[in-house]
Amino acid sequence: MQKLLYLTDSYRKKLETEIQKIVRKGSVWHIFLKDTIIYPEGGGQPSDLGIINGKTGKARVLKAIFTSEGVLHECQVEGVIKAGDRVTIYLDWKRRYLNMRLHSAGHILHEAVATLFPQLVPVSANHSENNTLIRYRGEIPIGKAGEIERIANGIVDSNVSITSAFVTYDQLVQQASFVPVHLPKNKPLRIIQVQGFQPIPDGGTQVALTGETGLISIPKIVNHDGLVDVYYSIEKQTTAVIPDILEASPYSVSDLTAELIQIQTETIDQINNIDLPDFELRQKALGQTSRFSNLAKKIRDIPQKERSQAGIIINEVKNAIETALSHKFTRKHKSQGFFDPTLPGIKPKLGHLHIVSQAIEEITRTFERIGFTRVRHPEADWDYYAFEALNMPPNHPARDEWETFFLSYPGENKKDLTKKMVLTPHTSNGQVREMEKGIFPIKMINIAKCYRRQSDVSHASMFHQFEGLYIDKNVSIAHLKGVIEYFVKSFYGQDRQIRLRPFHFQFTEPSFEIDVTCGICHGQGVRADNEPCRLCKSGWLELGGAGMTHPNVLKAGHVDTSIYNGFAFGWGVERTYMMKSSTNLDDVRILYQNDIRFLEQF
Ligand code: FA5
Repeated sequence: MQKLLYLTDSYRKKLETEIQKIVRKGSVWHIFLKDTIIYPEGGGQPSDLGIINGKTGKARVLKAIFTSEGVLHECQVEGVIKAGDRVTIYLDWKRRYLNMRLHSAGHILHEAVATLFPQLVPVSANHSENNTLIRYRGEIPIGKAGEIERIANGIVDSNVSITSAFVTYDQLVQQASFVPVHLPKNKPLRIIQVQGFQPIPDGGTQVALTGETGLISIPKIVNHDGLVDVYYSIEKQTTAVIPDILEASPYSVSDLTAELIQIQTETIDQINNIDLPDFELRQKALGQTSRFSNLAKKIRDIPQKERSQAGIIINEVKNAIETALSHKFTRKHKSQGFFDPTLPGIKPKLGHLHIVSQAIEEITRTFERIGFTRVRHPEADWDYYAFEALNMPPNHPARDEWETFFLSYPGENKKDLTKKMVLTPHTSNGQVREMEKGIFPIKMINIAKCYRRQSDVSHASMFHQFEGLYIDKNVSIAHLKGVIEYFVKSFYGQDRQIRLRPFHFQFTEPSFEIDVTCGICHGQGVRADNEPCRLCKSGWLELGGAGMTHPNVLKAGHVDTSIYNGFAFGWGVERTYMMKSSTNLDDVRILYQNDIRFLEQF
């Protein structure tokens, strides 16, 4: 479909396009171009002239006329020009601009005449430089020329805009001051509007501001045969400045609008007349390769400042097509009780790892970088590994702190305390199990679920711990501090502080608790609203315990304590993750409520 770009941008002086067809007719050639900026004579405006430049030849446009195949450029050709050639059209701008000014002056004059003599009916017009006139059916009394001139030049002086738009036939009938009889009813139609007056159907080229026409004079008004000819001329030069915005832009919002309206009409026609399964019809109308979608992509070519307007128009056209589709489907399904199995299903949402799993991944990677290996040990384990081997015999008071879930199992002898089974309350059960493998040095990171009879903002009954164990020759507290420092700085960032607080665990000696400055209140203990921080209350959060492995534990793991020693640490995964300042979480239990609105955010 040939684009008539003079309709949407009358200031465009140059265009790159392609020869579609070229035919010799005696001494001249008839050229059809993919798109054109050359105005073909019509509507009282003479044809544009110009040059069509190809790589191997050049055509001088002598005249352009409108045909059923589009604009025919009648040309004299030098060299060789053939179909398929890429060419550049250069418009004879001086001539075009004069024609635009004369044409717009005609419209301004008409508004002046219609103001004084609303009963006159326009019949025809000639906007060429010689013999410029508008013809009306009716009569204008003698001596009225001066009055018409004054009103017309008032409009020129006010320098108001002349705009154009594409509308449907029905819209045109509603808006325009008159409707010529020959207008087609099934195509987009162009109207122009002198600001402050009613729109008029028009296919010519117009200036953007009334001031550009220059002053209008009426040399004579001739009444004859029930008609009246109002002759007019304009000043040779105009002093008006053409606004920059109107200088030729490669592709403007009005180009897009014209094309969209065309596609809307044709697509809705197709929807109503083609019989296809619903899915295919929708694809054809709005699918990724549809004409609509391809055209909508051209929004990229539109100057930035016009893009939001273009977006609105694209949406309007899409909605119109959607509405036509849904009307068609409703009609069809009502009449057929129809089920279309080709309709696409509902696309399932893609999920992602739970935040705790993400944290476990990150913790694993962090320790792997310094040579620790991720291992797994049972979550339901003998009391022996969870406590006894860790230097906590069955009735040791320290075990109360672990608030453990004990498990019954078939054949259990409840009196034999060594055969009790627990849901592991900490990952330390992996320590002796790892030592029993007898492979040294040990650099393990054991991450697993832990269970305790606890529930508050910082305690869940099921949570995760990660347990580090390093057994080698000559291991010192300095190594322990180094590893902890490395982890905290890697995981939280350089600004987070740590502190080692002396503590007591049965399975380490000396023992510490590791504290990190709180990520919610940034170590202040109070929130921004001066309320105490719900999570830490003091500015410090306890990450977990650590210490040098107790000799009794090494012995339980059959480690030769004359050669090896080591350290261990065990921290909560959830709490470790919540202490990242970006999470802003102040209740550990929310992690396991499975609220998708919460989980989606991470
Ligand atoms: C222990 O569990 C020791 N096994 C840690 C250890 C390992 C010390 C190796 C020395 C050597 P504790 O009970 O303090 O320690 O728990 C360690 C961390 O697990 C706590 O600081 C906390 O971060 C986390 N934690 C404990 N209970 C819960 C719970 N109910 N909910 C969420 N996190 C918890």
